[in-house]
Amino acid sequence: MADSSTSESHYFSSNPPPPTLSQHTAQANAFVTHHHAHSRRVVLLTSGGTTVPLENQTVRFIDNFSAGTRGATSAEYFLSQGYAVIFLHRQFSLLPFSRHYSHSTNCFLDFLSEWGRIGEGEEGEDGGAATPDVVVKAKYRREMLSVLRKYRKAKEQKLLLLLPFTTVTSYLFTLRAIACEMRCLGNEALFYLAAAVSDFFVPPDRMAEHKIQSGDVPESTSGPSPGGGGGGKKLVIDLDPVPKFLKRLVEQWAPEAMIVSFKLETDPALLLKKCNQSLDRYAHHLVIGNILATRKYEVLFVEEGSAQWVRLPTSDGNSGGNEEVEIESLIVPEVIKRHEKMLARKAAIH
Ligand code: PAZ
Repeated sequence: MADSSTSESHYFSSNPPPPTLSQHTAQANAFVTHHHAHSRRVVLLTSGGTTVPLENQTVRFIDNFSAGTRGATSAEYFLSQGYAVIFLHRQFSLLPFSRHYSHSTNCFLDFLSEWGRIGEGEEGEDGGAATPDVVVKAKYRREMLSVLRKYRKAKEQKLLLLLPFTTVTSYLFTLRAIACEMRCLGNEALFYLAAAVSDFFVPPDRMAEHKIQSGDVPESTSGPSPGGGGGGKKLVIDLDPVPKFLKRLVEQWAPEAMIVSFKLETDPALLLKKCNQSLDRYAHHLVIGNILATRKYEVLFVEEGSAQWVRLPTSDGNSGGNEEVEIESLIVPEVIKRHEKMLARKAAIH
């Protein structure tokens, strides 16, 4: 059986790198060099789902639920605490700052209204020639001004680097390249791996070049499924496991950095066990566990020898959801506290 390092090397040599790799690596290099020179801590934050293409000229792909809320929200809290953020995100998932006004629940048009403005050189009220204009509705202005200021500060001070990916393969190539660029930061570097990365993929030698034609799908030897349409035809997709890269990240790509991974489960009975398994296997610093249904209200911090729930308080003092407070406002300071402890420990040794 191939060990993990063989399967990882094979993965990188048999899958094509994304066309954006050299550009993204150069951007990461310039970003890291700049912030290293200013002694600023840098967090690489991964966010959103990954796609698994079924065809080279991709029409169809397998995807997952992640909208990138955790990642985009956490990025804002890291920025507010003085970190520079490399935001490695699934293209078209939520972005820091613009997340407040994007996607269907927060459509930016709902924040605006029309206003009759008197234009220069035009007649006033009596003449009635007001120029229509667009303004932010009064009740949203304060909040929007605050978001706008933070966004502009991040932009002007070059504190946020947005790097998009789409497929699981492009994610892994880019993660490896950026991690290597961040090595010069030593333990000032933090990895916060919130992306929901696919565990399976179609290897290149089994990938269809063109769109899979429904007419070409073979008859199933087991006959039609109960309730299924299409007679006895079945599209069977044969997926390989994606090699586990966390070990490589911890041991080789970023050996001095603090590494925080996330673990998502749907069965609460499995969460602690799976988090501990991940810590044992990869020997990194912290696993943050969450359950799909409650991930916006509570997470489990699992470290060597301890497990601690971080929960949003409700207005009546119990835990279990509070619309106004984002759980990332609790998660990020807890992570930073641990990063600072690690830095202090390392400084005491040297
Ligand atoms: O993107 P989102 O806010 O909807 O979800 C966040 C999350 C559940 C994907 C993240 O908190 C997480 O657990 N990521 C790791 C998933 C995993 O690989 O187990």
